[in-house]
Amino acid sequence: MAISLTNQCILITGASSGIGTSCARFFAQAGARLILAARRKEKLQALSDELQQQYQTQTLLLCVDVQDAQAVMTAIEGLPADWQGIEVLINNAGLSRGLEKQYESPLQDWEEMVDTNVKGLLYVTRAVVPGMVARGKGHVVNIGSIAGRQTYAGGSVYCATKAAVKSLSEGLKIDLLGTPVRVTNIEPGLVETEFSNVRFRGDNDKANSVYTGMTPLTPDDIADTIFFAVTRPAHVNISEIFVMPTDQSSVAHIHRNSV
Ligand code: NDP
Ligand code: 8X3
Repeated sequence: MAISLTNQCILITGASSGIGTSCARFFAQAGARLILAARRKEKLQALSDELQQQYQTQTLLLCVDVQDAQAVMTAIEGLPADWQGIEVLINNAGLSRGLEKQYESPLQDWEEMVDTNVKGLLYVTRAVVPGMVARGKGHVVNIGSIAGRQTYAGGSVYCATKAAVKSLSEGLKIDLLGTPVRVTNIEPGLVETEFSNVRFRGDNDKANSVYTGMTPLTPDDIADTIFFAVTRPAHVNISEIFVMPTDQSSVAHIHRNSV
């Protein structure tokens, strides 16, 4: 039987944009209580207001940078008692920076990608999963990527972070064996969000060109996929979902209509 999410406590990192925001809307509609985490407080507040108005969703906002281990631990430890029982963790916060060659890339870009996509994901996992094990209930959904399976020009460090997410997801599932806590790695191809605007530091023309002439996935497509994984019966662990736009076959094969 599909799991009901009514009143379940769900923590979504990177809730201020893209896939995270869509997840918030999907899970709010299903009656969950949401901990919305990101750095941009005003975006979280606007989302919270929207969800409150539309679905009467209870939300708690965590304005936290996942790169900061201490801030993550303090934020999770400081949750009010009725928000401590996190049932689903969606480790979605992440980013890419630039497309420079590995031997020419600014070091700062590597630091930011590794610190967010790998270490940030680990910090949140470390803070939340012990409680899931103790309570005998939980599900961790990591947002990996096609980039964790295939490497593309200029993307090697971002791809390496997503390959790490694949290994961390597999490793966490092994470490949790014998507990009821589930682990899922979602690996999308191209999804149109702020992702490319962030990669190209606000160069919107460059960002838009990533999706020119093709139909990318939407953040709702990924939220729907995550929702499916999370609502499977308790004995079913969807370990991995690799989801692509119909117009994409690999990181190097994208069908574009000529204009
Ligand atoms: P967006 O840029 O739209 O959203 C990224 C989210 O991550 C934002 O909410 C941002 O919030 C948050 N975030 C980034 N850095 C930090 C940080 N240090 N601390 C806390 N939150 C942070 O991109 P997407 O929705 O596309 O990305 C979501 C995830 O999906 C990422 O892990 C990405 O790698 C992955 N992904 C994306 C694909 C795509 O094509 N778009 C495909 C495959 C995977 P804020 O800036 O407010 O902190
Ligand atoms: C995001 C998808 O192909 O731009 O992970 O790296 S891709």
